[in-house]
Amino acid sequence: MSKATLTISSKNYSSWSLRGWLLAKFAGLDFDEVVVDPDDASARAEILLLSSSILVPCLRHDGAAIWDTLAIAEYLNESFPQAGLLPADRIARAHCRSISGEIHSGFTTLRASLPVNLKGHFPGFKVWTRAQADIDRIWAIWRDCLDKSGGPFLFGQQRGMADAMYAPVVTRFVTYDVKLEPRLKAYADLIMTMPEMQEWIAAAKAEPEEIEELEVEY
Ligand SMILES: N[C@@H](CCC(=O)N[C@@H](CS)C(=O)NCC(=O)O)C(=O)O
Repeated sequence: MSKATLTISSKNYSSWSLRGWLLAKFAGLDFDEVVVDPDDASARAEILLLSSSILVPCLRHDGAAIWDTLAIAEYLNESFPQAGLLPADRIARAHCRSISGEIHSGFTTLRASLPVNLKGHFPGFKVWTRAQADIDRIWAIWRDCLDKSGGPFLFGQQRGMADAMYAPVVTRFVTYDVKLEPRLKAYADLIMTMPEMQEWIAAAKAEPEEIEELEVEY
């Protein structure tokens, strides 16, 4: 079997790449990264061969090509059940899928007005009211998960799919100086200090400046 690959784009700007990469790391998958520039025409042609959506991330593993983070999460959970990407309990699993779906399809104002930018830091950033509504909803989701699971991760002792899906929200809160209540700050700090997250952030900060901010859906 050839080694798995995960196609991603900018580590500084691409929230979806971060989600897919964390999911693969959490699953314990041994993979090579293929980093592409979505603005490069030949790279786009290359991505199209892997991912019909021409979007990253795209995972290749054991003869399968999987694109879209939710599909990647489900595939990895099925292939590596021991990693516990989704909760073992049926009700918690349904909850995990619901909040993962919510971040996957929603929060468009937050995404547009607070784009992921790991190199950036904007103290005192003024959050637009509609983005604040998205933030309020995310805080409610996190509080509910931590209440039900007891933390420290959204679904308990083990990090998983939901933590990967919300990790780029955590980095947005850091970049745009969004103040968090102590319990949510403790969760955000936990995500930011995970070794995988530290590895990703270090690579993002080392990324050359000429990688333009991606005009994509963050
Ligand atoms: N729904 C997709 C979103 C993926 C996405 O929007 N990826 C962006 C990178 S952050 C992309 O590939 N953009 C390339 C382009 O638009 O050319 C997922 O869950 O993976």
